[in-house]
Amino acid sequence: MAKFINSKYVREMGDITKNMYRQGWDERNGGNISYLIDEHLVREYFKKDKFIRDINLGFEADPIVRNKYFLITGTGKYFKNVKKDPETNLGLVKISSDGKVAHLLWGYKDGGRFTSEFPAHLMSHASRLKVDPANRVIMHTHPTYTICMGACLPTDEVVFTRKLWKSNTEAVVVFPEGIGVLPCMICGTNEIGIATAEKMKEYRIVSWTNHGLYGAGKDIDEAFGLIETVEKTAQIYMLTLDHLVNEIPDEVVLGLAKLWNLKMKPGVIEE
Ligand code: 2HA
Ligand code: ZN
Repeated sequence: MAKFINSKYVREMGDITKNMYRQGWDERNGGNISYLIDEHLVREYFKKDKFIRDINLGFEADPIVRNKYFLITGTGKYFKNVKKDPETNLGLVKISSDGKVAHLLWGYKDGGRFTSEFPAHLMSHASRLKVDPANRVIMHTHPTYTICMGACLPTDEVVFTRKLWKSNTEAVVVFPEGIGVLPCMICGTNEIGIATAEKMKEYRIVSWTNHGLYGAGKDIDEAFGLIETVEKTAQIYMLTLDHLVNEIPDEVVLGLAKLWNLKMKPGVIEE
């Protein structure tokens, strides 16, 4: 039977964490990723469930994510190290049928556990799966310019979305639903998890003011592509702040939405 350590899921996690680290977004143990892997795909590596140990979740997971398998970065672990030692820095868990425990199938070799942000991840997976059954990835990172931009704006989704859409013509095309915004909160708690998941009902991308971004997608590429588009746009915004002459006109944003037949967040650009 093929070894899970050689699977495309472990390889993808190693490649993307390395890439994100090199962007300068994931200093020290910053950032975390969770990847839902369908049971029939898990079965290519594990004929049946054989658990190493149980890890308490500290909250009751939504029924939609119970009995599901997640590959998740470990708490206190560094993105830059995932590729060279995936079995220590990642873990594959199955959420118990009562939603209270994660059964460890593989990884966290040094006795570790999943990221402290797992409540926010699991709750966000639940929100996204209810609106998009194809969603598989939740990705959290600390992109520099997005954090700067959030610090310079009111915590207002219409304002943040408008500034992004009017800084880069790709922005409205990639996230026509806009960006969700949370104020500065204490991270690693169930409270920020609940607040993030509430935003994830409407948005695939959520900004944690003074902290970073949460992105969702059907695969690693999609979640990353969303985050890198927001970050690139925030970079443009920050570098042009106070120098701006040619802001994208409202008609161009509306024209792009029409061209691509997009369902835009209402109330951001007047029609
Ligand atoms: O895992 O990014 O939000 C470290 C963090 C906490
Ligand atoms: Zn963080």
